[in-house]
Amino acid sequence: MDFSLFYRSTWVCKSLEYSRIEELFSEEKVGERVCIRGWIYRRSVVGRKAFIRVRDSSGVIQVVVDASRLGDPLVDELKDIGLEASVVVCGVVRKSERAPGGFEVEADSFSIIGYSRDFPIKGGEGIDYLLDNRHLWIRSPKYSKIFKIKHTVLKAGREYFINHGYWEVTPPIITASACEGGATLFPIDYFGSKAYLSQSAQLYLEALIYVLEKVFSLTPSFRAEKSRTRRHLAEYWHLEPEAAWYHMDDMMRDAEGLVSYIVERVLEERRSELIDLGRDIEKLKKALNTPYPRVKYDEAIEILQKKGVNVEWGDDLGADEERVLTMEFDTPIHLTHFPRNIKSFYMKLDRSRPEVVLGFDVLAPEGYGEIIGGGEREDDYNTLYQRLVEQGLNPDEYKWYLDLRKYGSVPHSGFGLGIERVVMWITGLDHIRETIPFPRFRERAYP
Ligand code: NSS
Repeated sequence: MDFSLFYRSTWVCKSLEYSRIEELFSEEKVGERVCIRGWIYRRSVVGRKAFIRVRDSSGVIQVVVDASRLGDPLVDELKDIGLEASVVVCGVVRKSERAPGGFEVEADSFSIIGYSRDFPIKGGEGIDYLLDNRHLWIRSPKYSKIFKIKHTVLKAGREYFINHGYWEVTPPIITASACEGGATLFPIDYFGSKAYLSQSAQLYLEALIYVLEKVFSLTPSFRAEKSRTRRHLAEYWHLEPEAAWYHMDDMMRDAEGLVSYIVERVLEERRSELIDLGRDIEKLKKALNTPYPRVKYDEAIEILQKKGVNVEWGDDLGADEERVLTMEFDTPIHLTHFPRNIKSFYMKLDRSRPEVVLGFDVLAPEGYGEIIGGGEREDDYNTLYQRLVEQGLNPDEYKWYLDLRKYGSVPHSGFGLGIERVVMWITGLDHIRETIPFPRFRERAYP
């Protein structure tokens, strides 16, 4: 195959200033000559005119190519130009009632830069085919909106912690032991011995609070989740704070502060993307109101039992139970004081009621469920040692972590927020794979 057919590398034009497509939807631009560059999103030819919808990262605009101006050969070529061919177009902006968005560009120059023959996504394909072509599927305008919202979520998350006196740190991804239980660990061959991909930065952040007191990190976390669900990824982005001297209540305040700040920034900066995605803004606005309700695990069990859900004290609450519970509230809620047996070894035992731990989850409303898991950490050496044993873990593997309770232990707390879970809820999407460009699940890590 002759690959030179794909690309017109001879095209050079450095002197032009290019407009972003979204800037053209304004009365002030009418009559102005502009140049844009982008990709062909839709095209149709009617008589001697071609209507080409061109997209760039900012939006989509209709370009009209008239054969009486630019010649019949170009319009003929555009008849079967492939979707996603890249183009550079110059012309005058004008109002048009029939153009999507009310404005269009009447081209006086139209150059095809990169051909696109037989773009594999034409519409109507099944999910597995689309995931095989994820590198191309992400060009769909829906994804530019989702990824822009994710950008704002990430930015707001960082901002919140920086504005509240936290230092950003860089914990390792290759780790020696489990933070969240052996069942979801990804083992790797580490120069002939066994290591794991990180499930959480928490244990390392706990070491770093003795240096910087309040720290946070934003890293990938890995979970070898056995089942494929709507809210589990094998690789996700994890935003985790940890603070010395914080009790659980202090950390719950930062958790709700963070969530409401993220929602506020997205409502402010990404409103049009939310509307384009069909999100109910009024429902989302409710998350601005803090404090969020505090619901003890005991109460949650009662609520669920009253709703006819078959659960007992001591059961772990999964997606189904969380859905029922969060339908009872219109803001996120804190769920607290879980039975010790369903939570990790590091959670501090409630000294007045040692069958429960000082842990909290934040559950997003509208059925979305858990977006944050955290709590106060066990800071007593002997209790922590016992908890490791109780959970069938080998204290030798946690020697360094136990050391933190030997040399100047302090009360401290932290949490982890799943970025994709938050984006899923904020955008109102029904599957977590929509929130990450290249999702990783069991049996699928391509492309
Ligand atoms: O397992 S967590 O509930 N808690 C931890 O990992 C703590 N060590 C965090 C900490 O205290 N520093 O996970 C935290 C959050 C959880 O609430 C979800 O929002 C998200 O991480 N999470 C996930 N997102 C996507 N996919 C998967 N598989 C996943 N697992 C957890």
